Amino acid sequence: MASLRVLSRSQLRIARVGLPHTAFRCYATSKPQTLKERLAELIPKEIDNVKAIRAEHGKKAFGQVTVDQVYGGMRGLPALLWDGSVLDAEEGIRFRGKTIPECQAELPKAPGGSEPLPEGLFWLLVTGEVPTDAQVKALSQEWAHRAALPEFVEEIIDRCPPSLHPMSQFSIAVTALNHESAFAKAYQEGISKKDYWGPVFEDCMDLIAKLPNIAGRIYRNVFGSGKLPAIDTSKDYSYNLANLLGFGDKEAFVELLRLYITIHSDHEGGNVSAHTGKLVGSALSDPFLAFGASLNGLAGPLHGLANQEVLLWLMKMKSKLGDAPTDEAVRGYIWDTLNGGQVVPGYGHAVLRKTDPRYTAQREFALKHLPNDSLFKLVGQIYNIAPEVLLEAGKAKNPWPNVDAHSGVLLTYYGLTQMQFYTVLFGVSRAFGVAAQLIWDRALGAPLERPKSYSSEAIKKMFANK
Ligand code: CMX
Repeated sequence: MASLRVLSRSQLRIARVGLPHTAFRCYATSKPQTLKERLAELIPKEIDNVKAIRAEHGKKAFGQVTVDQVYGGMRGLPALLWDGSVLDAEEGIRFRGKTIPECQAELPKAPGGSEPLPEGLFWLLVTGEVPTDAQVKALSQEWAHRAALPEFVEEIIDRCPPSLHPMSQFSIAVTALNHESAFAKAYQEGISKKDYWGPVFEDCMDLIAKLPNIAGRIYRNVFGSGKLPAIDTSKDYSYNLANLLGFGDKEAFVELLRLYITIHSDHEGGNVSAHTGKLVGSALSDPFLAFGASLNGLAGPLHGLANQEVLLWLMKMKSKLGDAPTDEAVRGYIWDTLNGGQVVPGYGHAVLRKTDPRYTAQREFALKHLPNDSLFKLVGQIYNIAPEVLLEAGKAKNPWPNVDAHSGVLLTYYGLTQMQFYTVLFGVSRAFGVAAQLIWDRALGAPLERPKSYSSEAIKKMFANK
């Protein structure tokens, strides 16, 4: 017990959450255990765990699959495995069992900061454990050292016309990183299946590390805001991303990015971007190819592009109704949207049936940092009106706001007004969840995904006399 006296506060926190003795022992040395070292300890245990679950429950059924589910976008179909996060329809997301407020309280923060560092969230997603401050700092440094882009990727981005949507540029650049893939190379050299996770881990670390430089370069090329600064290896990921975008001197914006990346990272396995990454990865496409595909899904207006659509919709509302519209005018504008056959962006969800806690976390950030902002007030006013209208219209199963209803307003407040860029930031964050899944899928030997499809004719015949 004598060694306990020299533990820092964060080390004591880890001691409380009960890491195995091996993890605890590393505090005696000056170098913290790395994420890869910890994973190497966890993987064999999880392989045994999965084997035991399958041996005991493998032939049991979840329940029925209805014809409506086949026609209806597979809502609620139990078909995927992912331990990183679980979405409850009423409560919202939990990352490895922790709610957003719990992550905000427990994950390490930057000195003087109050939002969680996304580095810690990644560690949590991958291991299920809260890292120490030292482990998070080491991850910041490792990503900073891996951040440089190959010259040809810089050239590809520079050759994109500024009129090409930033998400398309993002996807092209990420896909091109496959040129450097450690996994693709190892596969060509005949790596054994049981070792796949090692080079996939390396690719995932490179992928996450390089995203700030990709995003920063696209932002500056498209919106013409000058030369990119160098990555600062002494700073955290979110600072570097903010700095590359030209906002490094705004501490509150850096804090916003820390929160933003944390809450957008993962939303269980079935959403379009997460599932696409998993699906493409199951073909043993490397993490750059898999995440490039995720980005193409995230770029759809019913998914990640909704944050751009919300801002466009708000701006149109403001230009039509003025800065401080009456509730009646806002209600009329929402009805016009619905009557025009369009969706109310930022509202509704395929799984959630209550206000998204990611919306709430951003609202709390706004209450703290920009309580009097007129756009924030408009978002709050819409929150009081849109659910009622959506309920009255009677179609949407969930009339409450999702994550995208709020994010653009915060970014706009700090001067990041170019809404076509918003989904790129969502994409930077979503890489954390997709990467964590890809690592575990390869570690657990997840097979090629191949569900069965049916023709309408076959369905008619199948149930003709039933
Ligand atoms: N405005 C208008 N109509 C809506 C609606 C909304 N916000 N949300 C759902 N509906 C409609 C659907 O379009 C559907 O209409 P049809 O029967 O004519 O096809 C009906 O209500 C039933 O849909 P649902 O079961 O409630 O919702 P889905 O699971 O099919 O779709 C979602 C979920 C998110 C695509 C939908 O709510 C929507 O389009 N929202 C607006 C776009 C948005 O904010 N997307 C971001 C989601 C979060 C993210 O992934 O980033």
